[in-house]
Amino acid sequence: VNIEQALRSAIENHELYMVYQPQITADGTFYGVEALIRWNSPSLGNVPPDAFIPIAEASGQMPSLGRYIIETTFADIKQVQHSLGITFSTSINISARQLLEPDFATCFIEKMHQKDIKGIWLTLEITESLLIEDTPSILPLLNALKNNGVQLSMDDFGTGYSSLSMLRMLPIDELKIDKSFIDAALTNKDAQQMAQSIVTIGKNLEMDVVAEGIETKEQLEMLTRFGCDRFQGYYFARPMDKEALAHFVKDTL
Ligand code: G
Ligand code: G
Ligand code: MN
Ligand code: NA
Repeated sequence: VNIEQALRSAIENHELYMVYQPQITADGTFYGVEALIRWNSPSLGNVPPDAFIPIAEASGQMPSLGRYIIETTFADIKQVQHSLGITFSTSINISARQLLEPDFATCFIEKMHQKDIKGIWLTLEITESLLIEDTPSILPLLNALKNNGVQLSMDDFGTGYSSLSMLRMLPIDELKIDKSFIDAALTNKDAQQMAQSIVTIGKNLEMDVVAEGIETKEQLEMLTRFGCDRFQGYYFARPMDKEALAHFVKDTL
């Protein structure tokens, strides 16, 4: 069995699910979650999204997989929020190819309305160089989402897939410092200064800056000192299913 074939039946066979990783604010309180997809295939085992999202895109399966991700995330999050009686922010990863689907923004906004979720509680995390090449066609889509209150985040910032010119051209609200800088920041002076510079760029452009991949107290202290607004990483919590999320959030209230 290959990934492309197995993926074709994964949704209907209930092999896919979403997990949620908490984001914590600089004052230590729960802010919201990033939604991450997981695939437990009977024939292939656990396949990481790094491996199957590119294949979904290349084999024309991303529109249906993307719908699954958005609908499942909206349903899960609504359920958790309703059970706790609170509202919190949710970030969803969107590949550039997804964004370029002709009806992506319209469908996303429609689903928001159907589920009665306000745009201010949603962030789309985007990466990829495609955005640079296709800025003219993507800009109206991003503006349509922004006009509905949806926040935009540049994921993996500082890697080859993002650039300063994109920051200038696109209506970005948030930068996520790539984990590689966080990993190296304690031991490598250059990585440390890059991380600090990324925070400065984000703050100067009036964006929120999020540090992801925080695994230690020392990393948290350093990135707090640099002025990051929010943190995400194993130090706080691993990505977890919706039941575990409800418990996690309840314990922080
Ligand atoms: O959580 P994890 O290590 O498995 O994520 C690996 C990569 O897969 C990350 O780059 C992440 O952005 C991407 N990814 C995880 N979930 C999704 C998703 O729902 N949609 C998209 N487009 N990418 C995802
Ligand atoms: O590319 P993106 O930022 O969307 O993906 C985030 C990835 O980082 C996910 O695969 C998630 O599981 C992973 N992740 C989140 N926190 C940590 C962490 O503290 N350490 C490590 N090694 N991975 C993390
Ligand atoms: Mn992300
Ligand atoms: Na990232």
